[in-house]
Amino acid sequence: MSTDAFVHPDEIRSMFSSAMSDMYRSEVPQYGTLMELVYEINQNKLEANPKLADSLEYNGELERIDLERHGAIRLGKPEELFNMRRLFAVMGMHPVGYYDLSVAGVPVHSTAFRPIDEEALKRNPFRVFTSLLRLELIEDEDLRHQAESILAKRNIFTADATKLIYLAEKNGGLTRIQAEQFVAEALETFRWHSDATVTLETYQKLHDAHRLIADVVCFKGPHINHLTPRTLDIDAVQQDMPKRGITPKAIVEGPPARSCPILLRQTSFKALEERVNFIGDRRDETLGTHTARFGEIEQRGIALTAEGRKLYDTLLAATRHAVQINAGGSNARDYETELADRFRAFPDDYETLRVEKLAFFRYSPTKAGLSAAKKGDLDPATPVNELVDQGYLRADPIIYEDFLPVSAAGIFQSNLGSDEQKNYSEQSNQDVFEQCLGAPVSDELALYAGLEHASLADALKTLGVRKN
Ligand code: OOG
Ligand code: NI
Repeated sequence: MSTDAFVHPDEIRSMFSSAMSDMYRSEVPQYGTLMELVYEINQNKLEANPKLADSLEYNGELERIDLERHGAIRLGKPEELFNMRRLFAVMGMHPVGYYDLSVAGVPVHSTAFRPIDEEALKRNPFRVFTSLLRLELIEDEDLRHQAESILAKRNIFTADATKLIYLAEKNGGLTRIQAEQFVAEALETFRWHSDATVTLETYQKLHDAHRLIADVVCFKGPHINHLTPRTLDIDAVQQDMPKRGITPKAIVEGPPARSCPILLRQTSFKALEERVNFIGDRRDETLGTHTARFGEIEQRGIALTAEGRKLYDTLLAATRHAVQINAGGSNARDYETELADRFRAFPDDYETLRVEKLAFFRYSPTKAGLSAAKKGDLDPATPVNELVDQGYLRADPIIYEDFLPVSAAGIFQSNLGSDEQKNYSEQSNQDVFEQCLGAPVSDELALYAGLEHASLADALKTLGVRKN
């Protein structure tokens, strides 16, 4: 079969992400409200800030803003993670990064499945934060065995999804009809099921060990637990959420508001309480409830180098050491003030971030640069910083496409019922995670560095300047 007959993985990802958004909108109505709010605020922001609109357009990001979202799932056993990698690969999504959330008291470790190359990211940056439960962190041995045996019985993929993954691997792609069927079948894995696979008593025992364990173990599959649109002004959305009947968590996770946004800022609203039928229940008798699903928004900024990330981690750790948010979140303002104060040590203009090599940039020749090169006015030995100063080379921020472990833990905690921050530490276990996954995860810093280098090499070549 010729490869022309195959649907491009980027297109399958777009089909899937839009089907997922429709499904979530019908399952969680507040998600629809949030989408509207984010859309309005993005429009206002773009109108009020033409420079931002230009820069997004120049970097091919303007079109993707409204498509943009991430989701999250939690898996129970290694084989699920292994097959989830295969399923996402059909849509051009690959594991990037390793996140150890046990450092913040959440018994999972995670990766993000996402498109990797620039073109694919521009077409549709949909990503899924995927966690694997660490059953070894359940202390009670009987309960651990019980959880294992419940999970051993389930298969989270439909027979047709499994068959289509196999066909995509074997043939190198899916035809239009197969791709449509694949999207419909894959969606089944992420759907919410109100029928639990256990009795209320078992649910409660697992819930007492950790709410997250009950969420993963007691259901047929890894229901998508949130879908997150990208906003251009997270503080405005956070502030307007209550006006639309949505109560956000106490603080925005990540760095403070800045003129040059870095990394990722996120906030979420509480999980819905859902009715669940437990095994052994008569339909009209005692039904239980479970809180699993929530809403979240994110604002993305520039990706940081290892150096920049070190500074970010240090300033964040110092803030969290100085002010720990309590369970009710009543000292949230103290935390925000502390965060803003500490982050004054982080330069807040792009030129300093670039010259001090704290963040990653995409280089391209300007019109003036191109015409100088054409006239032969450019010394092939001109240093990069001089080319930028002369206006011959431009540097645009490379957007951070990944997640932050401390923020992710905060989102988990908040939706497990508390805003309390915990800072205890456990052993991270990337090797075990990669064994379960059946592949190594990509190193996100190497990906950003690769993009920066490639753009610079191209730009210098076009300008006829030697690499320096
Ligand atoms: C995932 C929480 C992490 C994020 O955006 O950092 C996350 C979960 O609750 O399963 O989605
Ligand atoms: Ni999220």
